[in-house]
Order: sequence, then C-alpha cells, then structure tokens
Amino acid sequence: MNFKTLFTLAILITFVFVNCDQKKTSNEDKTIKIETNTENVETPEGMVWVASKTFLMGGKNGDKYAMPREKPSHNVAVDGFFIDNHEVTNKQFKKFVDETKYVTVAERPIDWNDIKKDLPPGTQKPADLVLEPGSLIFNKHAKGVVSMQDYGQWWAWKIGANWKQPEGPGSSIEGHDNYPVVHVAQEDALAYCKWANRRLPTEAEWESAAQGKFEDNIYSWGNKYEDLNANANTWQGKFPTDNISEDRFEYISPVKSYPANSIGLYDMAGNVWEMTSDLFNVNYYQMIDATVVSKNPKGADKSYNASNPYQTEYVMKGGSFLCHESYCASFRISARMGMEPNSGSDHIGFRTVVTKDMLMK
Ligand SMILES: [Ca+2]
Ligand SMILES: [Ca+2]
Repeated sequence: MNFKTLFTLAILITFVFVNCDQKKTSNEDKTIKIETNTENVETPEGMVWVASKTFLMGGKNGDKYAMPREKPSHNVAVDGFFIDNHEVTNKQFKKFVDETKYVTVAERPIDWNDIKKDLPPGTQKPADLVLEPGSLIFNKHAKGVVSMQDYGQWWAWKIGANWKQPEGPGSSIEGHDNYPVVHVAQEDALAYCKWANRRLPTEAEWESAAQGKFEDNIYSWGNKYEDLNANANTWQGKFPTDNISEDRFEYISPVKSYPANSIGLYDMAGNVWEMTSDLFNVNYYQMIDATVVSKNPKGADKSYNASNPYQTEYVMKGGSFLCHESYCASFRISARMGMEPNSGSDHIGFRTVVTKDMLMK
C-alpha cells in the first residue's frame, strides 16, 4: 500500500455492514404516467429519453439497506433529458482519444505538489518509484482477509494500469470494445463530455433514469431483492475472497449483459460505478426541506465526508461488480458513495446525459 492508495481507497469504498437477512420489501411496483419526447428533437443514437417527472429520491420505506446518508427520502421534480443507454464503452472512449489525442490522468506523471494538497498535513513524500503513472486495481488474489476495514488487502496501486491496459502492463482492451471504460478520473470523463457535447448527470437525474417508469422503486428492476442476480453484475459468495458468480460474471462484464430497466437503460445497477456532477455530502439530505418538492436539484454546495476530510468528493451511483449483498448494497437506486475526482480505478466508469437545449445550440 502506498499513500495514494490508502487515501484513495477511503474514497472509493465506504463500508457499512448491513443486515443480510433483510431482503424482502412489501412495496409493489407502481408505474406513473410519463411524457414522451414530443418536442421534435431526434433522440441521439444510443440514448434514451427520460421524461420529466416527480419521484421519491433517497432511501425508500422498506429498504433495510438504506444508510443514514440516503435519508430522509424526499420528492424531487426533474426535467426530461436524454441519457446513454449503457455505460461509456472502450470503443466510444477510444474514438474520443483517437480524435483528440487526449491523455488520461492515469497515464500522466504524478505531481506530488498536486497530490499532497489532498492529504493530511505533514504526509511524507513517498519514493519517486511510487509516483509513476498508474491506477487502482482490485486484487483478485486476496487471501486470508482478516479485517474488512483494511481495504489494502484487496486493492492494489498498479503502476501502468490505465484505460488501455486495465490490469496493468501486458493487459489490453483488445476484444473488449463493448466493455465499460475504466481507470478514468472525473477530469477524463468531463473531457469526453465536452468533446461529445454531453455532460455528467446530476444525482437526481441519475435516480430519475434508474427509476424509469416508476417513482419509488428500491432497485432499477423493481422492489424484489431476489431478482438481483438476473438484473445486475455484482458479487456473490464471500467478499473479497470467494466469488461464486451466480450472476454469470466474475468481474467486469460487457455492457447490455443484463436486461434493461423499464425505459431501456442497461447496468444502472452494478458492473461499474457511474459518476455524477453532484458533490458528496453525507449530511445533504438532512439539510433539505423534505416538505417541498425540490426542482432539478444539483446537490450539496460543499463536499463533506468525515471519513475522508481532506478530499473533495463527488457522488457516484449504482455500485459495481464488486458490490456484495452483505457488505456494499450499492446496487440500490438510492445508494450513494463518495468518489475522489482526481483518480480512477477498475470499477468506476460513467455515462453521459444531454438536454434538448444542449442539442439545439
Ligand atoms: Ca458478478
Ligand atoms: Ca453501472
């Protein structure tokens, strides 16, 4: 473990133990009347129209996994927008890089002066070798994990890991055109967005898209936990040492490997985490007046996470192929975690959105 890994890990994963026995809810699916894309704007290829609607954001009644930072639930109204029907793929990201010659954060030399601003005062500079370009990868060979609080047992800083060689030197994305791009930092995702005339979704937009035709689902497929493995790439077995892959994929999967949600969106739960433009503040929902409908909320004014006080964090959504039911129930729509914007990992990607206004400019 090096310094960067340690502190980035605190951002990538917030572990809250949950009650494994609470899997059922009494909620029934309820569809709501939604508008269609009627304003004569052609739907961009690979995108889906998410209609304007009012829905319940945050931890739902009956969701035993809901964490304090997801509460209280509150009604929000979100205008319609288009969203990618799947996570941005290697093929899509390669087109952007080929056209722009963009170099991702994970491929650039690490500037100690930049990094130390996000670390506790007095942190010693590590050896230059540690400051080689790289990214975080999941350690597939973790054994004998004794403390679930010691993330270093299953995360490793891999010099040379980046979007083109996701597992480090010698690996490649050959044959993986339709896999989600990973090892992208927020800066990289924003550069892609700018090139493509897109932007990242707000957290509220992301939840609106995940709800689809519904207004208060716990999961993107409905309210039944039992349907998880049929609908999302997560982790079954004993995390992080024994993955029995009841959902068919041990690690990352091609996009569209599972059924779409009610409006045609794939992998809103699991596979790779997805970035949003909202700052991550664990107290944000408690600061909202839940008695009024919040219109197009853009998140907290300030990032706050007591377990990672030296970093500005952004909200990421949906969980990943590493999410385990007894450990990280982030395959729920309301789940929210902090993401440090300056680096990536092998289980964080993104999808983009665009509004009609953006398309007509
Ligand atoms: Ca899996
Ligand atoms: Ca996803």
